[in-house]
Order: sequence, then C-alpha cells, then structure tokens
Amino acid sequence: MLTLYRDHNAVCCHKVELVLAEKGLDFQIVTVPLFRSAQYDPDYLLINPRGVVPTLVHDGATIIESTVICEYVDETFPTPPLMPGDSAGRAQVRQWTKLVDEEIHEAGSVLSFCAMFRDRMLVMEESEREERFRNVGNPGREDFYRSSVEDGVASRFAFRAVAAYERLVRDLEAQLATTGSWLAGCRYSLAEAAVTPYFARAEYLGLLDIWLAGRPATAAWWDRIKSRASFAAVLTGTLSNADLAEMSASGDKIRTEVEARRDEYLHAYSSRLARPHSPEEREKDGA
Ligand SMILES: N[C@@H](CCC(=O)N[C@@H](CS)C(=O)NCC(=O)O)C(=O)O
Repeated sequence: MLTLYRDHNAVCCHKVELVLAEKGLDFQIVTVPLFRSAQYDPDYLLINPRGVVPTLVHDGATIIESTVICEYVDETFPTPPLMPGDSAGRAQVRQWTKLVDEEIHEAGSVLSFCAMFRDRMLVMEESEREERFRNVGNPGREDFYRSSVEDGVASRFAFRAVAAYERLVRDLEAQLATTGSWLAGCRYSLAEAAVTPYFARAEYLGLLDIWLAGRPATAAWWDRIKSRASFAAVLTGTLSNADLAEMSASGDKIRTEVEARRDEYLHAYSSRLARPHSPEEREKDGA
C-alpha cells in the first residue's frame, strides 16, 4: 500500500505524483493543507520532522524528500524505468535533479510567494502572518518567506529566483539542442519529472514565456511533456479553476517586474554568462 501525504498544489508533491502516474501506480492520498499549517501538526512532524510535504509511506517505510521518494519509487516499481540503464545516463539525470533541489525549488517557491502567497498573506491579520512565519522551523526558509512577502519581486531572493530560471532554461536549451527529445537517454526520465512542476508553476503564473522565447528546443520539449497522460493526471486534471485563476491573476501583477529583474540580471552578468568556446572555435577566432 502506498500513501502520499501531499498538498494538491505543491510543486514537490507534483514531482512525486508525476512519477507515480508514469508508473501507473494507485496510491492513497492524505491531504496536508499547507495554508492551514497542517505540516506543523505534531502528528505529522512525527513522520516528516522537516514540516514539509511530500511524504510517502510504503509498506511501513516512511520516505521523505521528493527526489529521494522518486528514486525509491523507480527502484521499487521498475516498470517503466525512469532512470537510464547506464551510469553516465543516471549521472545526467542526477545533475538535473540536484539542480532542482539546490536552486530551482527555492526559485519556484519564491516566485509563488511573490505572487499568490504574498497576496494571501498580505490580507491576513498581522498576528496570523507572524504565526505562519514563526511556524517555519528553518531559518533559511523563514528568511525567504518573509522577504518575498515583505518586498515582493524587489527582494534579493526574487532576483536569485529569476536568475535561477534563466540559467535553467539556458542550460536546458543547450542540452536539448544537441541531445534531442529528452534530458537523459532516449526517453522520459526522473529529470523530466523533476523540472516539470517548476515549469508548470511558471506557466500558470503566466511567466514561463519570458524564458522560453527564442528557445525552440526547450519549447518543443515542454510541449512533449504537456501532451503526456501523467501531466493531465497530475496538473491539468487536478488543479481547479480557482487555483488557475489565482495563479494567473497574481502572476499578472508581477510580470513586468519579473521581466525587469531578468533584464537586470542579463545586463549585470552577461559578460560572465558567455559559454566557453571549444578549443577548435578559439583557434578559428585566432585566440
Ligand atoms: N526538499 C524538500 C522540499 C519540501 C518543501 O519545501 N515542500 C513545500 C511544498 S512544495 C512545503 O511543504 N512547504 C511547507 C511550508 O511552506 O511551510 C522536498 O523536495 O521534498
């Protein structure tokens, strides 16, 4: 028996659900509504001491951390495989999942905070808002929650988030333009499941095209992902009209500022962003 503790519109839960859908697995859902602070309930903290979703329970084993859960599911239910058969391919997948864990998860969360969660939190009583911040048991997370809610896209965390999306899509384009349809090997893998929720969130906020413009290989890859049954089951088929309307309206309000921060990043970092030339190209340039 598989039980997933999740919030229905949480990016790292979508990652796990995409993997379960790709495998065609049935699972029981326990809803942990994040905005009601259910993740800090003492009973939930017993199974996930980090106070976050998702958590997967399988035959008495409790597994936390979405990337770890995805690998666990892939190993335990090997068909269809979502990891390439060779070590180099598996290393390639892990380069993407590590990037998502280290940078993109925070970037997606910050953009969501600057848009819809900020809107929700600004209308709370101050005491309720403070309690929400106080509940976060991790100073790093508390800092970005506070900063995104207090300063919105002007926050330094938002600048980092916009830069992280820019680098992600730049690197996806470089890879997909050379390797073809998928990020690792010849089929959909855990790398796709890891990136998809953060692309979907940016798309629902009405921001993804800021990064996709002029990146045809990534745009085609994104269309391939959206045409899969797993995407329909986890995203289009699950989010309500109210969810979609909230994301779209709140994203609309920050779009111009996000574009400006992207320009600011490209301007400040352009000389440091040039991809290194190959020895052959340098020789041709007379370097
Ligand atoms: N590294 C963790 C991150 C988990 C995480 O931050 N989950 C978010 C939802 S996507 C959450 O539960 N946030 C709780 C909160 O904001 O208080 C994972 O990948 O499982």
